[in-house]
Amino acid sequence: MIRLWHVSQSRSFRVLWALEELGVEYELIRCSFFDKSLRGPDHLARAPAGRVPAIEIDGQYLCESGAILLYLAETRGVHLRPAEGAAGRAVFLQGLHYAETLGAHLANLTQHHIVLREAWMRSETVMRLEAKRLEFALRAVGPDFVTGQFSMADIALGYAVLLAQRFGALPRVAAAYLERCQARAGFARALEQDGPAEIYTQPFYPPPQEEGA
Ligand SMILES: N[C@@H](CCC(=O)N[C@@H](CS)C(=O)NCC(=O)O)C(=O)O
Repeated sequence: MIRLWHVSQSRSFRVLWALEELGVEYELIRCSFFDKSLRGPDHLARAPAGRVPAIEIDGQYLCESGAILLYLAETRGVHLRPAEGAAGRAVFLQGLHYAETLGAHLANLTQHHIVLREAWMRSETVMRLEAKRLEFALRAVGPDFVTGQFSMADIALGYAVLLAQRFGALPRVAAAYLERCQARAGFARALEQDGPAEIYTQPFYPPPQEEGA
């Protein structure tokens, strides 16, 4: 049985979505960032940085969302990735990893808007800069699925675009791409399983106004 350690709204949503797309059996273990359980020895044995996702699969633990998506495709869903050497493989790999180019900005914005609770801890310059860099990076997205047909790259990227709309208006093309992702039954099933909001309680976290603007 596959077991997924999951925190609602986090990158483990990617794996949840992939499992739902695949229709495989799995056990969902809901975790929280607030009870320190991800820093305990049991979880650190699964995920040395104390993060999610973590998954138990085929007698091993894996803890990097992109690697997990690729492994799931190779072992359980070859229709969700172009084979090595096949047309679309390079663009597929690029999409899978580009999701974490967006992810770096999203993580910085999440730290600043949500994790750093006191105003004095935050840098308004970084908040504005990261929002702008995210907006710029989103220009590489869509409107079609990464390889022309839905794949694990769209799960990686779709999740990043889903979050990006909390930090700025999506470019029109990225918004159309997200709609395609959200129209999938697997996405809807994953959303039902995701659980109550753990990280984002507001639909939108606007960048701070420039002084004198
Ligand atoms: N590159 C990793 C990043 C994993 C990651 O940073 N997960 C976040 C949630 S989105 C986490 O668990 N953060 C908890 C922490 O930093 O303590 C992946 O894609 O799986």
